[in-house]
Amino acid sequence: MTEKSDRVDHQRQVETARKDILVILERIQGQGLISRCTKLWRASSLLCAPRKFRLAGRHLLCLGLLFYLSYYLAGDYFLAHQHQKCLVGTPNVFQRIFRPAEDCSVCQDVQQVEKLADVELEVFEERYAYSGRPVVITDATNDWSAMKVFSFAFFKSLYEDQDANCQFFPYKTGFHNLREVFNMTEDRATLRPGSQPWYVGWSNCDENIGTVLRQHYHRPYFLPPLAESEKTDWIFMGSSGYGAPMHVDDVEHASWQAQIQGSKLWILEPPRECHYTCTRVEVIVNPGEIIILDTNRWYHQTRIISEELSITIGAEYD
Ligand SMILES: O=C(O)CCC(=O)C(=O)O
Repeated sequence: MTEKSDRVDHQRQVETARKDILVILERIQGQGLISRCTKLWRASSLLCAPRKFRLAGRHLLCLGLLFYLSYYLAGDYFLAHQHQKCLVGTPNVFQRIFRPAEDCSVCQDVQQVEKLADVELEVFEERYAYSGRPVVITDATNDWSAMKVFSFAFFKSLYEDQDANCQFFPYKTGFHNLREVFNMTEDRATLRPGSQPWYVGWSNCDENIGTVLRQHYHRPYFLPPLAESEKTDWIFMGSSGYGAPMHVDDVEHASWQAQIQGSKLWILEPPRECHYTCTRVEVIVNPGEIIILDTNRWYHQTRIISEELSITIGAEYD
């Protein structure tokens, strides 16, 4: 009997602590890292303050939670620092745990990713631009000189003398920054048989380079007239068999991404809460095609399937 009431009591304490932590997390959302840590520490001492000092289950639970939170805050800090992202943001683990549930209408009618050409602005805006329905547009890069100009050597010449401190995703390569990427051996860069495969992505952070890039591509014609295509270009480049692992983003808007060279397989999975309503879809994006995807809603993974180097450029739009 006592054991049972102890257990009920303990469960109640766990539930109360959980609610307290949630309230605290909600209040400190958006504040600086130091401020969040200080507040978490102060809150934990209030939550855990023992009336009579006894190392009770609740204190251990609080300490455990505090340790867990600190571990992830610190982890996130170092990850952000390593990838040159903003230093303060919602830790990834909280983004994943507290991500608001998606409305499954974003994916419930999607059985495949349609490919369209000559798409009317109204149709694109109404059906694809903001609905979360992925689509590939096949005729939007016809007059882009990027299709001929962009290459490993072109990007190398742009970034060669730059201290390019851009947001950088090394994936499985072991590169730490763009300087290292553009210093790789020619054999590796040109994908000579026997050389080590590689795949990287980065956001351009240099205004002058951005201006040069935009001389070779322009805003995709199908974007709604009032939509702004973000100034930050994202470039992904690499060799066959490599790509980005399955993940979901936490960015502001949906994105377009143009396949300049090579072919890339996109594997899209619906949000976890729509697992029983929606299905996973795959699409291959070929040179000249543009995929439009809300990477905040769809889990996505990519794999280069062409023998030649894959190069893409893209941006978010609002
Ligand atoms: O293009 C890729 O390979 C990955 C793109 C991606 O993961 C993203 O835009 O979030």
